[in-house]
Amino acid sequence: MSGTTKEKVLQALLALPQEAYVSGEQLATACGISRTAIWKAIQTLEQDGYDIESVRKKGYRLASSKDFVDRAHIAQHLQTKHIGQVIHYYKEVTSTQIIASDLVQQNAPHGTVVIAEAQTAGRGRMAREWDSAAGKGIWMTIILRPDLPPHQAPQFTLVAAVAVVNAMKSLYPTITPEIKWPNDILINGKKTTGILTEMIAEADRVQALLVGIGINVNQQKEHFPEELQSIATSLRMEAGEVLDRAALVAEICRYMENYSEQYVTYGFSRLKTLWEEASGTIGKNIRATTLREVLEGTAVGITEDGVLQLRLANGDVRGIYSADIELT
Ligand code: BT5
Repeated sequence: MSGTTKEKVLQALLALPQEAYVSGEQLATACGISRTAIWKAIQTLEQDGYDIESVRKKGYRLASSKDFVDRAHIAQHLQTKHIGQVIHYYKEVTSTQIIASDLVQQNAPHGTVVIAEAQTAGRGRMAREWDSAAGKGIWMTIILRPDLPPHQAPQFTLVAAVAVVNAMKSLYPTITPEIKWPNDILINGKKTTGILTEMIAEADRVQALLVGIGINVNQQKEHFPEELQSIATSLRMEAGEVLDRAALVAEICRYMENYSEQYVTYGFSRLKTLWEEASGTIGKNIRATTLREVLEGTAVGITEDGVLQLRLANGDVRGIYSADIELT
């Protein structure tokens, strides 16, 4: 069964007004394929978990439109030119970063999105584990191909963080997500999102960036492993309702397209104010653990290059390029 036939049928079913049916013949004409091919597509969709009702003389309809983050669901909300125009969707992967890295070798275009319902080996920075409960979150990697030198790659973590916070605020005005420098998004002090930017580069040019975004969306407390229950939260736990993951994916793609274009054209200076507005770190007393040392002080700002500025007790200001931070 070709993926496109299945998706065409799914698109047609998703586009139906509530309670309406579409006949096999109408589907066949709309998709330009035989009725047998339609019947096969319906069967494959059912195997994929879609609940399709078939009524004699009326036709087909989706009995319940399952909350999937596949191409058809995301496309309903997508308003971009590049990001999300190509989507590779999987029920389960090891890590979307691994799949994305393979796709880069196969010349996947700028803006390709790799997304999965579940990850068995989702990862954070420094090979830490990322818990990726099936069907509950957004586990995706965006492949970007900006024409930039490699040292600018880490700033895409900051760009993605602003994009995710503003996408969340635009869809769910009641929640208050804040960036914890450099790669976390917290709500009420608990982690809802982690970002991991990896790079494939030649000596002086970025070949591709793999911007990995993991968002806890519809988990409840018991869906998290015990060790995360006191430090993690989900949008559902904060907003008090189950949310449409596909709509959020599309909104993130929209913000990400806008901000990454601004970054490539003008550098970080344009986004600095937006970043500071979205940040819960600036003005706070923090402890920064870098690979070499532990520093305590007040986070006073971020430079045009995205480096965190920390004022120490003796008044010196130090630039922090990479660290784990805790609010003290
Ligand atoms: C991160 O690392 O926060 C980056 C996470 C990136 C995940 C995405 S999902 C799509 C793509 N594919 C991947 O394989 N990865 C990316 P770091 O700052 O190192 O934080 C990792 C720490 O966060 C762990 O050691 C746990 O303490 C905590 N953690 C793990 N899973 C979590 C979850 N679901 N929610 C909140 N915290 C979690």
